[in-house]
Amino acid sequence: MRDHPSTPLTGYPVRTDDEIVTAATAFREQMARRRTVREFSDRPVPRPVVEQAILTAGSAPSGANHQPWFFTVIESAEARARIRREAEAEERAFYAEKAPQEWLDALAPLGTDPDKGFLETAPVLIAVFGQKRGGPRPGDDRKNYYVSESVGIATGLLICALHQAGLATLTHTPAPMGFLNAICGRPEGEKPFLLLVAGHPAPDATVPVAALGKKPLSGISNWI
Ligand code: IYR
Repeated sequence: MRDHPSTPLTGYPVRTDDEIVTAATAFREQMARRRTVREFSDRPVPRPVVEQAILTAGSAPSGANHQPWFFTVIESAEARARIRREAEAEERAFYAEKAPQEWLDALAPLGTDPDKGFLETAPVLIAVFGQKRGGPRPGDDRKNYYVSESVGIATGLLICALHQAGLATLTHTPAPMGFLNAICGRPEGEKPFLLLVAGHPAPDATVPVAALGKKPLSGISNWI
């Protein structure tokens, strides 16, 4: 490697093969319990849970370590009502005219519709933005690289962090999402990536059976 400042790696204690197999299996079992939920309780979530989860997301790998993401936590009832109004308007157009039949057919087993009441019920809404420009420190203004890959990875970690804390999540992507910039006060150079809804599931929450089927290892991997 070319000369650059570096420091010894820490945080990887030597573990036996048995230990790492056990750890990998336990994590897989924990993640297998994750469900995308559309019915939330209004039970509040302590702010540190959300802060810790965002810090976890912010630890994701990113292009040139520019960390091209920004998270707006939407608490205000007024902002939530506006987001619901805008999102439902987009969704009504989507379901009624914009979506091709093939897309509607793909969604039918999940039972989704334009009603997004969870945007006002769930205690946590996090708008995730990708930044075209930025840099390793807040306020930097350099070109960012692999923005969607980086933000996607960070969002994955955010979902894992909230799930592992015991919260249910929903990845919501009203299209187009440009209205989020105005509501969240984010500049034009930031592109909304998705809206993550989180909270405790409603006691009577259900999940579509179609969401439970996950592809087997042989269907998602090969070894060469
Ligand atoms: N954004 C719409 C439609 C939708 C699209 C996909 I792909 C999904 O996996 C789920 C829903 C909605 O939120 O209803």
